Amino acid sequence: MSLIEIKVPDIGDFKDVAVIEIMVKPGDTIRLEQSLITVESDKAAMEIPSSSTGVLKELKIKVGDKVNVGDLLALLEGVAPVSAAAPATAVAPTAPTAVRPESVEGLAQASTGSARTEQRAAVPAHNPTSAPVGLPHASPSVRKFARELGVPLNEVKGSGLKGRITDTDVQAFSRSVMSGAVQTRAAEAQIKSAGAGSGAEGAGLGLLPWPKGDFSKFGPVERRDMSRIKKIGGANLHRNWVMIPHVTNHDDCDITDLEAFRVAINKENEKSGKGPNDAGVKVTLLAFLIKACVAALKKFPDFNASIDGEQIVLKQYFHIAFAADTPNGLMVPVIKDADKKGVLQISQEMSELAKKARDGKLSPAEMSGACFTISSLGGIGGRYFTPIINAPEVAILGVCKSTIEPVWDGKAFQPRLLLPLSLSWDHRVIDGAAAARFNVYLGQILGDFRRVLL
Ligand code: CAO
Repeated sequence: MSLIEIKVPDIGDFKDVAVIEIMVKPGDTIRLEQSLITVESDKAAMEIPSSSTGVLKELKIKVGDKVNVGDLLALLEGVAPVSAAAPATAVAPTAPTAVRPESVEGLAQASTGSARTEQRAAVPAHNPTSAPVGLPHASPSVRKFARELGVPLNEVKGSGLKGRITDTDVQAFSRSVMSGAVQTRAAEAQIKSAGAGSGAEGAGLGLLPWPKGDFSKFGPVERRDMSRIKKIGGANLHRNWVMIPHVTNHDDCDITDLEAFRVAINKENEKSGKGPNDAGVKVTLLAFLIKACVAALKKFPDFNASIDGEQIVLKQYFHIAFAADTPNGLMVPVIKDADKKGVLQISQEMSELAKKARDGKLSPAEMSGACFTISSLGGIGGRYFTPIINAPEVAILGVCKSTIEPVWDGKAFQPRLLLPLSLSWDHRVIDGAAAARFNVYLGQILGDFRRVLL
């Protein structure tokens, strides 16, 4: 008996739509126009019907595949066609594709053939008498709604005809989870596994899946792929944010004299054409901050540490990373052995590393081995922020723009240049008192840099 190929019919301008649901399985007798699969683009969910009758021999796609017009979906073993339908192998230009009502607008926007769109939209939605294979009894629109809310449909009790799950059931389930009256099975499992062995109760994140939505329903949007740096950096930041118990101490320190010294050094540079070093390097505040942090790390070794299992590794070297803003995202080059280098050498290395970062030419070695990171937004602005620790480090210093502020000297207010500091630290290793002392000490050094010599 000949096999009939069932292909993706004309679905307008949609390309690479994802298969999100398969409603049939090999051995099933398929009726003409019976829905076989649901596909979803960023604008609409559509059911793809069969263009022939027969017994399903083989599915050629699986959930997660991306399909386009004309792609082979399934092979049917022929039963005499019920109607004079177009040959199944041909792409049926007007094949009825059930589009859930709220998607019609999106489909119309995306399709150039509005007549075809209207025709499709006018076709009543697929209304199966039994639930699709392995899926709860619910229409595609309800399933999509549940996905958007992160509701596991197989845990929802349907109140509709023959136990069909409705929008209202999904909403009610979501509300009961939010109020704590119900816990999803996934959350229960996480709680159990997190509590296993520790006797802890109430642990586990129990997070709902990320909400998915059709933003274009609310206004025009543009989609961009994330850069590789953002993808990798984002995953690291997420892990660090979730796994490290962060606390951030904010403080101000007086850099009036330091800034005057820095400006004077740079003026000397300009006048001589070379400055105090042969390279004629511009001295930056960040270079002084790196030196000051080395001194503070020496005084408070817990900040120059990493957690390794049940041990704390205290480092006896001083490699300081700094965050560099680049067109492709955040890069974090490292000044190695900052304790053995002067401010001029650090300034020069920083400017070279920052340029390499912007040009995308940093080597992995130039970004590894850091003990502590400084993130400076001083050249841009702002007062304070909460920097995320760069694991496996245990602390990070954020710096914002210095401003002249009135400071009381016991007799009068004096205009002083204050630098806002934000120190984030890992509470598993560091305590609040130590963090406050670290900031105070850092402020003392930046207030009078001669202290570095002590
Ligand atoms: N307060 C006031 N002014 C400051 C300052 C501060 N804290 N820090 C720097 N400035 C000034 C500098 O004096 C300089 O002014 P002039 O041009 O008049 O001399 C100007 O801001 C620019 O500084 P810079 O860029 O030359 O040097 P930098 O050391 O501040 O910064 C670098 C170098 C690589 C850190 C920076 O280019 C950068 O990428 N910063 C962003 C870091 C970032 O994105 N952090 C966030 C991470 S979390 O997402």
